[in-house]
Amino acid sequence: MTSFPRDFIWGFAAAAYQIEGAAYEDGKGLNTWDVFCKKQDAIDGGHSGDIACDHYHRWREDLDLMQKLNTKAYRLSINWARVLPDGEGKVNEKGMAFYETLVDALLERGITPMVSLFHWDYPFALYCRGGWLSPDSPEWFAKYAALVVKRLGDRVKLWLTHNEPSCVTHMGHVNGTHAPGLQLSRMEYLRVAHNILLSHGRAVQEIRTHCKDSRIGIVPAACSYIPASSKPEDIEAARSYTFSVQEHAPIFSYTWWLDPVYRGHYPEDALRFFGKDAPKVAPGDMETICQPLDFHADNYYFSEYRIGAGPDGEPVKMPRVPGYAQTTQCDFPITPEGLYWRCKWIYERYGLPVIITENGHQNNDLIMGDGKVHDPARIDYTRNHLLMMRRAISEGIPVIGYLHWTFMDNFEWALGYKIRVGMVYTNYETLERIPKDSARWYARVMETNGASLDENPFAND
Ligand code: GCO
Repeated sequence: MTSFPRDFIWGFAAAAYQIEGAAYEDGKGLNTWDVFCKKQDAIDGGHSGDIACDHYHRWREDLDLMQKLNTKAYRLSINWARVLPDGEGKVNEKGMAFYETLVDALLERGITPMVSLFHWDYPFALYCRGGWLSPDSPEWFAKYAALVVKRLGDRVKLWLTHNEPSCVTHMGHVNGTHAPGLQLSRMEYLRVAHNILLSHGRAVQEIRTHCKDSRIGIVPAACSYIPASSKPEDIEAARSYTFSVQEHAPIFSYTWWLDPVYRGHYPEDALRFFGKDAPKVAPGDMETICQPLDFHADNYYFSEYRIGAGPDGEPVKMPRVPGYAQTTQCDFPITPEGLYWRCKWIYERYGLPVIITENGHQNNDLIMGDGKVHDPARIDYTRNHLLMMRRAISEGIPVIGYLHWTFMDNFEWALGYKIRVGMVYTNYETLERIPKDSARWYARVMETNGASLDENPFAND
């Protein structure tokens, strides 16, 4: 039976705005989420991340619990406006100290930190100066990256530039359901996407300059598919569809983000599709964007469709039969098999080791009569995904880590606190943390380096 590599990176992932709270403390500047949450009807229940899990004050307790659960690595993000209240210029030393202390405390507990520079909380001051539409935005991000890496780079070696830039572009700048809530024209939002790509490249350059032994990646969010059957023509149809422009959701095409990042050019089919709206690429832009990276980071939640080959081999979407797949509370189909295909195809196309930086199950978890939170569906979801990752590893695909989304229930963006995704339950009234059954189960998976996946977690039921 294949096992996970000895140095496999097991752990949890989280993001600053979703857990920290302390939105107005210790000199932090406003970010676009602080402002967006105050807009009427923007967030389910009128919620905000003002307090969230209050991790800013309770981080010790959280890190102790992580350690108790055998966590090997923790993916956290920096709230840009906490360290640079105006987005650039004067540093907020108290904000910076928070992250320095956090990183030290992780290392003391034997937990390797992985830092995302941007997980959606954009400084409001920079938004007022044009935000990602501004041609200056890549340099703003580069300066912010340089600051963070200068302060943390002696202790943090794993870096991510952007988290899901397609979501920032689409939800933030196309349909307006996320901060900053804009609805831009296609030409404008493609400019946003291009500036984000440029900022990624500039940040990689800064990280390399200030942290010599860093390992760096970017986390896209894009659509991949599952072959309708094991016939070679269906597999090829699903693979080629995964790497072509997704006409129903073009900004969620893998190649739109990854071909520039890994190959130094936009994909031809997408450029044809966008026509005159495609971003103007200035000389040197692609050289900036296409910086060597060390791994491919990927967030996997689901694959929406199965794809088969039509009469001429062309990709055909299989109709989604009602009940085709079980779904999570977010209505995401549960499709672990898609994780196998994604790891395999991404590796075959781009050649980098893969690390899963998010994967998790949204549920309406309850404290039950015995005072515990039983979440067998999350255990089953996670186990099935891990088994698919193991299948990829057994075929020689270098999958080097898995960071479960997420440690504790937290602010789920436009859905407020309605959806619970953590392995630790957060009581939002008392802020008490209660490890769910899944936390105990996953602790054993991490402790045994995945060997316990062969046990039936429901054997005693
Ligand atoms: C992301 C988001 C996560 C969500 C996740 C779970 O990076 O995708 O930060 O916030 O919580 O999609 O539903």
